[in-house]
Amino acid sequence: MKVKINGETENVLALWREGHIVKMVDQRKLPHSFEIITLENHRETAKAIKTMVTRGAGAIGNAAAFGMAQAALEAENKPLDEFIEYINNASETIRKTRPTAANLFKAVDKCLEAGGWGNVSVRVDGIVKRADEILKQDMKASKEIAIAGNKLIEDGFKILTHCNAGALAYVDHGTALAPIREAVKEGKDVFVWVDETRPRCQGARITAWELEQEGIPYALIADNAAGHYMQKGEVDMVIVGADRIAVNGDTANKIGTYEKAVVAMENKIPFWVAAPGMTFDLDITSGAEIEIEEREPEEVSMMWGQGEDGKPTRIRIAAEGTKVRNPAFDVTPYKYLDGFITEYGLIQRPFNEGIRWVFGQPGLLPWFKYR
Ligand code: RUB
Repeated sequence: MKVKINGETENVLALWREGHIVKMVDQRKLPHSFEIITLENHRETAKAIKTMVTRGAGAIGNAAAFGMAQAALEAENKPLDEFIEYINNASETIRKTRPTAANLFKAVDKCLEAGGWGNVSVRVDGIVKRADEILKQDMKASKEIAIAGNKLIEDGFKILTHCNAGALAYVDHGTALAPIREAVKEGKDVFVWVDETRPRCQGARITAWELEQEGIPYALIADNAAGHYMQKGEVDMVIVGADRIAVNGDTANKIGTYEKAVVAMENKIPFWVAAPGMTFDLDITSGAEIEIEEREPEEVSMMWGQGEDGKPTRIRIAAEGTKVRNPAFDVTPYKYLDGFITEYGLIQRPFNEGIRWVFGQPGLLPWFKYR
């Protein structure tokens, strides 16, 4: 991802590993300041996931894997039984950070699998290598998603997106923003409607910032304005990311996605989900089984931003003691989706047996066609 730092354009990843240290862009500070945070051990990395220093399904998957690598390195001098206990405890700490995104749990499982045999040094090596591989595979998948999704974008398209499914959510082109980046690279004239995405405003704070950095034309809109532009014929397609996709295609993504999908269908606007294989959960048959994270009430009753003095400020917008509910995600039933943009290509309606081999399990998304 391109970032302008002190007037110079640099390529920066959302997060990376340097030996036992993990570094990540502090997404809580964007767009008002660009800071890199250093995490010394797996507990700090787990806390960074929980407090949303990094966020987005893919990025928290990478952070989880790096946390596992840190735990392995922290325990490298322990006897085997203590090492196993340490790694298992670390995996539980990391799993408890955020419940909805499939990528986090899969990353932990993949690291445990890689460190599940041999002596301590073989296990450490296995876990660290697997964590790095997950990042590399995500970078490749992100590029493949960009190429597959670009096929859907025509010159002059106006595309709506919700939340942030960009390079800060999934290294290093994003999911939903990846095809848009590719289309712009190819010279297509593309415009992006950016939903602000209350309550944390990842659209306003992160997506708008990413698009500005890349010079891609966009306008930030209040969440409530999306239907208005759809109705006026000013939205040609919607692309969003995903946190967990069930076998039947039901998709959990940032709260508000469901509403956008329903209104898109009402207005006959194609609605696509860009997501890698890591986000598909083959163990659940429908969205009813997806755990929806409930976050703290202050995200709704207060707003965070920059004060007129240029300093970070929190203001209260609802009276103290106001009762709040704050689900972070919702589930969009598969019937509202035109398809998925994956590293394997486009998966779209209608039924085709070809999908069966894509994720190696019969019955996945049987109503979709793979091409
Ligand atoms: C982020 C969110 C994103 C998906 C897509 O929620 O809902 O749309 O995670 O991510 P949060 P990706 O900010 O609460 O983590 O691009 O990695 O698929």
